[in-house]
Amino acid sequence: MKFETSLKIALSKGRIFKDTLPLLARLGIEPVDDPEKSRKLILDTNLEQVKFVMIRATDVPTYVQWGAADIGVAGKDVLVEHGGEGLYQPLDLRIARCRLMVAGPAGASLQGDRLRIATKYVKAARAHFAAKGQQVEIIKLYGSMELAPLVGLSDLIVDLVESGNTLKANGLEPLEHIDDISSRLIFNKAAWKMKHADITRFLAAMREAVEG
Ligand code: PRT
Ligand code: MG
Repeated sequence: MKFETSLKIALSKGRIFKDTLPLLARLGIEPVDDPEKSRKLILDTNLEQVKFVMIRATDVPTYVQWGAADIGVAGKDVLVEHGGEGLYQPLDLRIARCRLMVAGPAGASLQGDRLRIATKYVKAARAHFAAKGQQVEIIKLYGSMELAPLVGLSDLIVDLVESGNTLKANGLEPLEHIDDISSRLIFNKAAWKMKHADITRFLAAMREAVEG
């Protein structure tokens, strides 16, 4: 592909980068450096006009919202917590899939007044229990939610589950499904207008890469 304007694509290291690379490769876009080895945060690609910006997964929507990157790839979990302001989310890339679940000690009750729920996913958790009409106390954590019920910080957790091995290793089990999660292609709204021709071609090619 050839682009008329410069395009910055925000990606996070780990599973999102790993799963997005094969899609971008189908468009003929490849990084020059390996981000797992390089300490560079802005990576050149084989295309003069295209750069990858390596960002913490939870910060990707913020960089794209403010136009510091034109395009990004972010999990639905991260997008729900961010709120999606200033972004278009036109394409589900169907990568980095997992489920957002309520989990807890084996056999733990989901009922009860004022259950304490530890989670990084405060908005999604609040919306889930509100929809059931259940009063809960949400405790915000930034990681290792599995620990919370083990030491009495919370009754339950809301976390992402893929294989379930992390829960099992800590004597916990998935109790209730909240949402299916995958990563989305996101665009800055101003870039969508200003770089319309390039963005439209990029999006169409990515859609084809996902479906093909
Ligand atoms: O790790 P860091 O704090 O830097 O950021 P991050 O955790 O947000 O980034 P990363 O790269 O770990 O995740 C990026 C995105 O991948 C997330 O936003 C999700 O949309 C998606 N994804 C898919 C997952 C998982 N699967 C997943 N299994 N993100 C996290 N996990 C974690 C989960 O939280 C739990 O701790 O892996 C553990 C569970 O895995 P299983 O297989 O043991 O169930
Ligand atoms: Mg992680």
